[in-house]
Amino acid sequence: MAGVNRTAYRTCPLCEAACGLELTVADDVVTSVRGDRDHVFSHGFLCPKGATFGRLSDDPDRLRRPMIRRGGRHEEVSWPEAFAAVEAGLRPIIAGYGPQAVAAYLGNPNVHTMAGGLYVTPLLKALGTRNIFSASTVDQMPKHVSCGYLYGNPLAIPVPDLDRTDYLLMLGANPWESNGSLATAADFPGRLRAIQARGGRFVVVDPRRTRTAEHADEHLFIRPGTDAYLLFGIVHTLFAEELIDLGRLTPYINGVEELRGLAAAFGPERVTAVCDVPADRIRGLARELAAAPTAAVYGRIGTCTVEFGTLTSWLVDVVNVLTGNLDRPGGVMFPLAAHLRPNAQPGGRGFSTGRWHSRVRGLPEVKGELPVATLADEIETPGEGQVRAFLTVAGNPVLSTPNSDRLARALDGLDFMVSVDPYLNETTRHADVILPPLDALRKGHYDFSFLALAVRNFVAYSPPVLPPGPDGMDECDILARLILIISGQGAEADPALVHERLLEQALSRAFSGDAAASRSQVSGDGPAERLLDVALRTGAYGDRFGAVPDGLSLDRLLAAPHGIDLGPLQSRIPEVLKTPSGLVELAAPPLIAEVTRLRDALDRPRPGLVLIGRRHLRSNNSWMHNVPALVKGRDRCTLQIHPADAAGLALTDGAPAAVTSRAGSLSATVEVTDRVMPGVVSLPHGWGHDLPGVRMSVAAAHPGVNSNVLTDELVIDPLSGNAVLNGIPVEIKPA
Ligand SMILES: Nc1nc2c(c(=O)[nH]1)N[C@H]1C(S)=C(S)[C@@H](COP(=O)(O)OP(=O)(O)OC[C@H]3O[C@@H](n4cnc5c(=O)[nH]c(N)nc54)[C@H](O)[C@@H]3O)O[C@H]1N2
Ligand SMILES: Nc1nc2c(c(=O)[nH]1)N[C@H]1C(S)=C(S)[C@@H](COP(=O)(O)OP(=O)(O)OC[C@H]3O[C@@H](n4cnc5c(=O)[nH]c(N)nc54)[C@H](O)[C@@H]3O)O[C@H]1N2
Ligand code: SF4
Ligand SMILES: [Mo]
Repeated sequence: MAGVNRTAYRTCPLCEAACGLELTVADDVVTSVRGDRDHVFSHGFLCPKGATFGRLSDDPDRLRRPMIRRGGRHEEVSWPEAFAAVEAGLRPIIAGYGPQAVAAYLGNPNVHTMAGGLYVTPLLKALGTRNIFSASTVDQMPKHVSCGYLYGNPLAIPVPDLDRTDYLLMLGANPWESNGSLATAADFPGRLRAIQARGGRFVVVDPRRTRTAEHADEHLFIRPGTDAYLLFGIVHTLFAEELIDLGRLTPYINGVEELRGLAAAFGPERVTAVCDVPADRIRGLARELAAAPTAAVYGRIGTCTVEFGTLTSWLVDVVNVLTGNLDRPGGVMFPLAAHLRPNAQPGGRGFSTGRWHSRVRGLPEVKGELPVATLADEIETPGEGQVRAFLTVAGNPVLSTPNSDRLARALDGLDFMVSVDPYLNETTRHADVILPPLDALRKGHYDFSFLALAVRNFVAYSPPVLPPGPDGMDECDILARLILIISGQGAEADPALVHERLLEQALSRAFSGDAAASRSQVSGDGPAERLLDVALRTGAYGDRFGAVPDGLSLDRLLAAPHGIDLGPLQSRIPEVLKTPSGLVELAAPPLIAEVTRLRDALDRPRPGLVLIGRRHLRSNNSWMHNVPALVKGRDRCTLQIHPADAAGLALTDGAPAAVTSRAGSLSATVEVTDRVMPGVVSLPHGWGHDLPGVRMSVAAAHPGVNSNVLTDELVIDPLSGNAVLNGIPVEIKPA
């Protein structure tokens, strides 16, 4: 193929928007990236990150062979050597101290790879440890927990029906930069503009005047961490002004009267003193939401990574329920992804947490994991069950989790660490062995996570664009080999053993004993593809291995490189509900108990200055600062502060400031701007690339500072264990 340009279509795996890309490839190099105009969902949309897609593959710093740390330095080794080292490092710890001595951390890109979607759960099962941590507890865990209580299923997350709504209230989300989260919507900005174009409105609540806020019909500043008060003020008003209308859902909702009682304490005049949103606007929002033909409330990071994250996430949905907007077109709805099936009938076992507790702080398990905010405790604290070995897959917790300096020190005390990661970065520099997976161009792609969060049902699969190359190893093979090592089958065992076992399990699960399909009917070139084929064919729109002639299969997706549209979201209540009652439970006991704590906090003294984060269009958490096109231009890792605060503290634009919190301190460059409200400062996360031993040369030239040095591992949202990353009390002075 040398010298010949060819075109390939590929879903972008870099954020939740799941855009279709059109790649021009010459000699195994991507020479241009465009938005795929024929893509059924993204219709040609592309952001600056997607435009650099090929550069991640040809980044000279990207690891292409495994590394082993010897004498404090990382050296390239062969794959057999690397897996032998993993076996020699892990097996004695498991044999000597038991499975709890191994902890695992799963990072964000696991939800953007097929290996993450299909092989991580079996890997964790093989490990058998309760010390499982992930980026979910620095992100969306409060939403899982609130949906768990409301709908009985923590994965049943309703998304705003952006394309049909008349009114959108957005809290703590900045999709103009992030392109959206827990709501997969390629060209989110375009969809927001379309609301306005059809005569609707969108309102943004945020302590910063973000780009999203600039485009909104209204922007309201709010004190960080206080959205639960604003939302309760809205709920109070809905009751007080008799604006409750459950609509079609009336027979499916439990707990409205309890809620009326709970809301009594949160009148607009009372909560305005805490959240700073004027009482008349709180009432106004309630009236507007109730009056709009359809409306949706949508909350994201700013409503999750706060002390009352679960309550806030719950209240978002409570308002949607009370205004009759849950599960109706134009409100918030439950997507139905092609690899999943609707439930046979409503009702189930419901949701609970605390099946086990963390050893040191006694924090409850949530969705099978523990809060990453307590990872360092588990490594540092001696005693039975102490974590001695650590596995990371696609994570950079040294930059992305609270009190990261403490975590970095703790990692130095481990007996053994292994990372599945393509970079030698702030976290993996602590690893004894680094196992780099193939880059995205060399693997197939299917969005197991985001197709279940899309604002319109659609499906797409992308095959690998380039061959693997001589040294490359697919991430499914890496994870399968780890499973074999952990389960005692040895570093040299054939990963096909794992692939075939998983496929057999998938087939027997799908047909529960019915011998309708056999291994020979399954298509797919790779192990992940074969599992996907089974999931698609037995999924909501599947061909049931021939029983449904027009149904979906991997082969049908391969023939549709621009994806297949499955239509607008459909109402799914009651089928989607897995609560024991088969109803939406508005007033689950753990939430009611937490409301007492929220009420008590009404009288807390206000902190002085508080820190919040921010995202920039050309960033992706911590790991894309090695792409030159994404870091060029002025320094973006600045400490934004309001002019009045800057004046009071004698801080000047462009000068360094010393920022101190309970957890740590750092020096950051001041940016004086009235984009942040008085009393609030903002620093982006994912920076701080100047640590020794890191091999990311472009990032090192644009290091920035790590905001998670300041965030406090001791403060969490108690119901979900989620870290509090917004609203951190800080002191600032000129450096
Ligand atoms: N203060 C503050 N902190 C935050 C946030 C915030 O808003 N404020 N946001 C939080 C959020 S929402 C998140 S999701 C977390 C993210 O936290 P993490 O997931 O811990 O961090 P990332 O920066 O996403 O790092 C991803 C890692 O995966 C590697 N990687 C990339 N592609 C692949 C692949 O295909 N396979 C494998 N195996 N590895 C790959 C990268 O090299 C990198 O090491 O950060 C959180 N931290
Ligand atoms: N360009 C880019 N895109 C990304 C990422 C990235 O790093 N860069 N990361 C991806 C990931 S992993 C995620 S989870 C998503 C996150 O997607 P979003 O949630 O849209 O992310 P942010 O841009 O951080 O927006 C959060 C907003 O909450 C505001 N905020 C902070 N505290 C509060 C508060 O207490 N109340 C309210 N109402 N607002 C508050 C912040 O000022 C900020 O504007 O983005 C994804 N997309
Ligand atoms: S918005 Fe997200 S999915 Fe779309 S091109 Fe940009 S990074 Fe990729
Ligand atoms: Mo995230």
